[in-house]
Amino acid sequence: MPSSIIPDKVQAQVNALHKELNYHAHRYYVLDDPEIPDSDYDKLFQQLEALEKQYPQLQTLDSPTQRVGGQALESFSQIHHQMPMLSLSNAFSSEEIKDFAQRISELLDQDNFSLVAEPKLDGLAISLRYEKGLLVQAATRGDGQTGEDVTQNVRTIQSIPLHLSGSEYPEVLEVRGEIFMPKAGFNTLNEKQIAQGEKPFANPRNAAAGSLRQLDSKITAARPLDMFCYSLGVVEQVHPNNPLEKHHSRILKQLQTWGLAVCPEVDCLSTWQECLAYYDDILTRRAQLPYEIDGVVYKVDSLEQQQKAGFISRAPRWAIAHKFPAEEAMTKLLAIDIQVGRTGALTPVARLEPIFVGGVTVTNATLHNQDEITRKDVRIGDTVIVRRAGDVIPEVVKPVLSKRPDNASAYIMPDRCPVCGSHAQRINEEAKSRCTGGLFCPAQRKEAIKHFASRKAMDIDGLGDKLVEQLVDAKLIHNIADLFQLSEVQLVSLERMGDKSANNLIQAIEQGKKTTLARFIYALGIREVGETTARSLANYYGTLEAIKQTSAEQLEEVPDIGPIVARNIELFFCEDHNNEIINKLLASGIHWPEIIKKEAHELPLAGKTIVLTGSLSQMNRNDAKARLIELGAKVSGSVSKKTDMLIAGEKAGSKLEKAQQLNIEILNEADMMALFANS
Ligand code: D41
Repeated sequence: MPSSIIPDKVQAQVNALHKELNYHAHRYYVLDDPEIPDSDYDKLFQQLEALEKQYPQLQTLDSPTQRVGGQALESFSQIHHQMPMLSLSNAFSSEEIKDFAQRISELLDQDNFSLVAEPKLDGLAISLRYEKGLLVQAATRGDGQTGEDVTQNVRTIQSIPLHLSGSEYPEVLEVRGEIFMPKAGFNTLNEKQIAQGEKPFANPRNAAAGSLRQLDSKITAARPLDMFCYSLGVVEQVHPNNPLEKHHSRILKQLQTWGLAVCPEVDCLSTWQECLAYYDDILTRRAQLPYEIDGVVYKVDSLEQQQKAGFISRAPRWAIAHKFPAEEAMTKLLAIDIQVGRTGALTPVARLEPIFVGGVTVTNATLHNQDEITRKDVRIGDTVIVRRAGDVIPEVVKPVLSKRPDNASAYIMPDRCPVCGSHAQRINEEAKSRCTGGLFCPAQRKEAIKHFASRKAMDIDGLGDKLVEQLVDAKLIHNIADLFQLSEVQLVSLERMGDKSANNLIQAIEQGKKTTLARFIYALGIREVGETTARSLANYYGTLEAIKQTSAEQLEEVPDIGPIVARNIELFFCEDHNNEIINKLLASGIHWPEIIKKEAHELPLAGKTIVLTGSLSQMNRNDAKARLIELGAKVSGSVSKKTDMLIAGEKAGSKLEKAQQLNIEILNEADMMALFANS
């Protein structure tokens, strides 16, 4: 039964619940550091809901229960920005950044100025208005002068406080920032969209924009949106004990004390060279960041200096966006070829009119499988959008339907392997169809041999993809064991193969015989046994014989080995043909040093927490990480007091600084390589 008079005790209880729920929501959504389990949070939330049901007057606008969305709107109303939301000038080259810094020093009449660098989040700019600490309005940027009122929707975003923390904030505070959708949430959302037969969003930016512009805020509430703040709008009547800071970097810290979220990658720099290093560093880490960014923004730190630098039209002279190379471009789909993988997987590959995208020229892009082609409805002859993000394989995003030629017909994958003519099959609802030819299929054989010879496997120098194809085509080899029977005389019979190269190759093959057990296992190309699994197997069992004799069930005891991989390993060693080849390989003299097994606590890096930062040149980051784990270390992403060691590659940035401040042991890449060599 709802009642109208609220007992003091209830009011006090509700106030306490607000405080507690806000505290834990801030730890969870803003600081990414929850203190209590989700279930405990839910219990508190339910207590508050129950009280609000009993006393509806308690349902205030800033109650944590108000984030679920409300009545749908007919349309958004317009909001005039009292202080316009400026735009940013763009730069695409290092030269332009140098010019920017040069311009600033001329405008300020001095070389001495600090800069703040922050990632340029790929979302939507927004302005929040707090009055007496209460969130009263949220408006999109619009054209910078007038935006749309999205207050109801913004209230559903968990990391945006409905009420500022503490008490020493200005009477009126407008905060500007970017609303975005984290990559993980975007992927989950798209999976849901597809499962429900809805169209997936093209990218997190579109998903964020689409989610924020819902007239029904209940839909927005179900979308994983987030926000980082990066500037102020109107500010009135600051608190006498807490005047506004006079530097951008410190204002960001001040905003954090009021419960607002700021991007953790923000850094203070002093020269344009440091800006470029920051840019390079964040570009190498771009794929690992939990949100999409499309560049870096540099800003003059001092507000006094900002004012002195002034504006041109709608953009400040004291800030610039240093954009990453475009990741999407338009080109023509000339043909679709089918590639046959090592395990027979048939992958459709788009042959494209060459196009410069994401910093490189792209001529091929994966189309994954038939379902993807059907879903995207990509046809030969289409003009398509191609995407290349970081070091990710280029991908066809979608066709541009308005440019489709009249005669373009839907694409259907062939039902036979284009190389050996065997039937193609889709097994167990796998997305890919596979050639059923096995080692009868020359394409599969070639891929198996290429893999065997590759750098991370047997590392046979000079035996590249082209040469493997030549050797198989000339029927000089049929399988990996045949490599070790090759003679110089046979090799020189190949096109473009001189005496010297033939001799070098024979020597490289000879040298390849000296390997490690882990490399050998990896080289065999057992399905889903990658480098790390191969290393775990080698370390766990110590000998090839032991691995061969282990059942799938027992194999699952090895760390990181699940039932599917275990079964693949068992099946591989049950196959007579495979054992024959292994015996031939061993008979031709392949050997490795004996493995002396160590207990976990005896490992050289046992119990150490290590952070990797900056770019490495001799080894990629994943390999370095895998090796550190193998040596017993725990590899973490951020530097804290618990970090024992930081490995800093080239252009290490804020993590290196933090490690120095905390007096943490720092190794460079050469130290790391020496450590690996000696362990
Ligand atoms: O992360 C961003 N997208 C970002 C956008 C950022 N980190 N800082 C920004 N700073 C500004 C100024 C300097 C004008 C306050 C911005 C934007 N503006 C901006 N976003 C959209 C238009 C302008």
